[in-house]
Amino acid sequence: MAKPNHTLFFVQGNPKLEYADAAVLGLAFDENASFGRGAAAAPDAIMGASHQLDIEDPLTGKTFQKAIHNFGTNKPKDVKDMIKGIEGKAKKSLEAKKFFILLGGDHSVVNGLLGAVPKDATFVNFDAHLDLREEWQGEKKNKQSHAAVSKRIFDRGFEQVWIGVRDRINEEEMEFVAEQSLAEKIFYCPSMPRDYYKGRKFPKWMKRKNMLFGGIKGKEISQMISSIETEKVFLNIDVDCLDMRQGVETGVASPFGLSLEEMSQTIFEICRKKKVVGLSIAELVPDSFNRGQTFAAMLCLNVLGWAKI
Ligand SMILES: [Mn+2]
Repeated sequence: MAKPNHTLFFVQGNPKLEYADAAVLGLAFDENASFGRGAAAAPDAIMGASHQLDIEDPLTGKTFQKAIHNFGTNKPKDVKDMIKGIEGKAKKSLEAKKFFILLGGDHSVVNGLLGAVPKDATFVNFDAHLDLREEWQGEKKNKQSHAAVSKRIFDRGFEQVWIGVRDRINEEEMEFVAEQSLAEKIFYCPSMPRDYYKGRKFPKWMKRKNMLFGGIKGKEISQMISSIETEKVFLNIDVDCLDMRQGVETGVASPFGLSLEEMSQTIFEICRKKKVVGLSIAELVPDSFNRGQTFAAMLCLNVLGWAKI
């Protein structure tokens, strides 16, 4: 694995937050993962892999110029410590209008952002899961579980849109989606062959028009962007939204998901049409070929270039 040295993209050292365009914070935490572990190693792996990227624009040859303040990687001892470690830094950055990047960690790290992200922003969740459970992890009844993140976001009054959902939706979540009329906001990757759905009645928590039967192209992206009602967006990325063939390792791998191209194209359009204020990447388990961490680093680099910063 590439060596971490706590700079992202090796550009301009580590400028003070006040002179930076963006800030990045790593969270080496995977205590709230219910299945595979390993995401705690992701922040340093992503920062390390970022040094291998070409940072020139492919058309102009111009070098990437944004200044990024790096808070380094926190290693919290428990959930309380984890949330405390994120909130202050995220708040300080976002209030100063700095683009904020949070590198998890399991998906529960997003709990640390809820007091910091502007209230008038929509969380656009790229995820194979709805994460709308009240609590998870069996006997532990964990409200901060990675399977309850969207519920906590909802509790704080944020708007949300989901892209790539297809796995382990339980009855509690189905009822919640129907009750709160969230179905319009959820874009599903079908996990069964197209004909399985043919002529069938769809339940209240699922809209046929939101099923991504032919993958994601311009029409689907327009539909997704129309479902985002606010100008401001926070991109909340759980890498299990990606199809397992894409080579990005994660704790809860799931087939029939997005391709790298579909994800990239969708995020590009969101950055063009909306004001993206920040990005979180969670559930990435680094691999020994540097595939996942290189993709994540490239995503950070691209979003920093595409967003209106
Ligand atoms: Mn997930």
